Amino acid sequence: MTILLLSMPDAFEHTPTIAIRMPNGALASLAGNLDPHHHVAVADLVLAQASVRQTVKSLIDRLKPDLVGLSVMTFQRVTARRLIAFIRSLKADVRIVVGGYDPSLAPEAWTDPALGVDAIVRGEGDVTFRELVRAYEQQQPLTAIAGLWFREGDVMRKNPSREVSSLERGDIRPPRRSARVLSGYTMMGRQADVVETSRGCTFDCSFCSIIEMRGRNFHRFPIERVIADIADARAGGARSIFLVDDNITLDVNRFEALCEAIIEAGLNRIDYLVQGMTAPIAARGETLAPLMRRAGFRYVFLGIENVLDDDLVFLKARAKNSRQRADGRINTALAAVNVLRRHGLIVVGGLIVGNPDDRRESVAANLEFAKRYIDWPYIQHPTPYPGTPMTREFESRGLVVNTRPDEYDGTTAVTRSAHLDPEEIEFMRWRAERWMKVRHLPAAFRHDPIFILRNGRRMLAHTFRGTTWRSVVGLEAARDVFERYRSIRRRERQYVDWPDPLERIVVSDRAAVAARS
Ligand code: B12
Ligand code: SF4
Repeated sequence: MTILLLSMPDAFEHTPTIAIRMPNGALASLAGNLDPHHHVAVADLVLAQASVRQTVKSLIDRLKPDLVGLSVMTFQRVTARRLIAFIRSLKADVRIVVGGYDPSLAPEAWTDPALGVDAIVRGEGDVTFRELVRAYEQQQPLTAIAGLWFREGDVMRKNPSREVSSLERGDIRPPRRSARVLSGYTMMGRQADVVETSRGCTFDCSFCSIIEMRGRNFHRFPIERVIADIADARAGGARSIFLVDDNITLDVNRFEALCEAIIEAGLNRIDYLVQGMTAPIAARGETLAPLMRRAGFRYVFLGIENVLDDDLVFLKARAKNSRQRADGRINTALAAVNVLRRHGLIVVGGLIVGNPDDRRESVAANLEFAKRYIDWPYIQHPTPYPGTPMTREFESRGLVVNTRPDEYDGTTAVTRSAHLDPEEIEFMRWRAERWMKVRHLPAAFRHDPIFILRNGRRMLAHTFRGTTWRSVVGLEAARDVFERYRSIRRRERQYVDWPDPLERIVVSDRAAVAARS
């Protein structure tokens, strides 16, 4: 069969595509786990943001796929719906399969027959998708495939869930990067790739989708397999690699062994990015951080979440962000930041502001912390992603004010606190954060001078979009700039100029109601 796998073009405010365009790790993994005789093409549409429709059309015309698979996060739902409708208009008989976080955790959003989805792969997809493609090819029934919902006429059949795979046993084959058909992956001018070393997490932070997605468990790929995977990415040209594990710092001994193995294999001239928890980094940083540096690690995304204790309790992120001392529990954010920075690592600080009981002072305290200690801010608002405990709490307290999934991009405040409107929360973050980003430019310049010389101006223009000369000289209020920025952002979300089939239904329903009354 010919299979086209797509990831969505929608990008995140803190990873602007001028500087950061990463491959979606899921798609290469799915490609690698299909039977080898299939012709598979992977297209990350973040590489074609300005020409999504043309790119998809030319891929469909050229490949004539039997099946198109889409990987979708919640804020990409509307883009995916439009794309499916567009693809069907080009090739009516194509099979459409959706997977990833949104179809897994909000499958009901994908069952309306008007959407044209044939199958929903829920949870880990590598084995489920292989079995689905086999069954389609051999015209076998789909009823025995765990982890699958599939269409039968107007009804979506729901098979039981699938157990997570054992990575230690070799259930998951290596990714197939050669299936990628678009180019331009970058991390500030260095070709970028993603590698997994483990899957899962045993914590249960209330805002995170991972537990609902796969339960509380942690599986590790053997270190030799990880090294071979990094070498494969390197051979394909990667000079910057993001380790996309859910939580690599759950097993620090193994993480240290991985750093040693990277050094031993001579793969330490690559720039690595990784995400981790503050508590183990604070506790083991004196040995871990210099080792990471020698292995080539450059950016560490720290899940700080919040510097205030009450907020950490709400986020259920206290255990991973504090440690017990004789005089009580202390927040480990600062210790982790300090030890990483002392050893030359750059801290990307993940914080969440706008929690249910946040007042102006709580938001300001977190922004102040970021301003003082963080190299690149990755500050978000609590976003009610499907199936998370946090979503249930926000809903039960009536604090969700925006139910448009396309605005669930993490930097649009879609919930209010008991004391603050969402616009106020978002405005405070937006105003503080832009200047924090400017501070990172000198460090970026020292590492990648040519890229910054060529693109620095565009990066600044992106960070400060909405700003005009009038606002620079003080003739316009910051609020006006903020409103302009928000409308630019709204326009940017229109990645595919094709009607959303569900919106059309709403419109025609309204028309029908109007005609009847
Ligand atoms: C790495 C990562 C990123 C990287 C992305 C790099 C890249 N291009 O892939 C960066 C840092 C850029 C990023 C950014 C964001 N991310 Co992110 N990210 C992750 C993370 C840590 C791992 C994802 C991953 O690669 N896993 C490895 C692959 C192999 O697994 P997988 O993606 O789950 O794919 C499997 C299945 O889902 C399924 N599958 C997936 N797609 C498809 C498609 C088909 C057709 C099929 C059949 C199956 C299938 O099969 C795959 C193989 O088993 C997760 C989870 C976590 N613990 O936080 C969050 C996560 C996916 N991110 C999330 C979000 C919200 C975002 C942001 C909006 C904001 C943010 N919180 O940072 C931005 C937006 C991204 C963008 N497009 O611009 C949410 C998604 C929630 C949701 N309901 O949509 C997650 C779950 C974190 C959370 N908050 O809970 N992210
Ligand atoms: S530690 Fe990280 S991966 Fe684990 S539940 Fe918390 S946010 Fe999610």
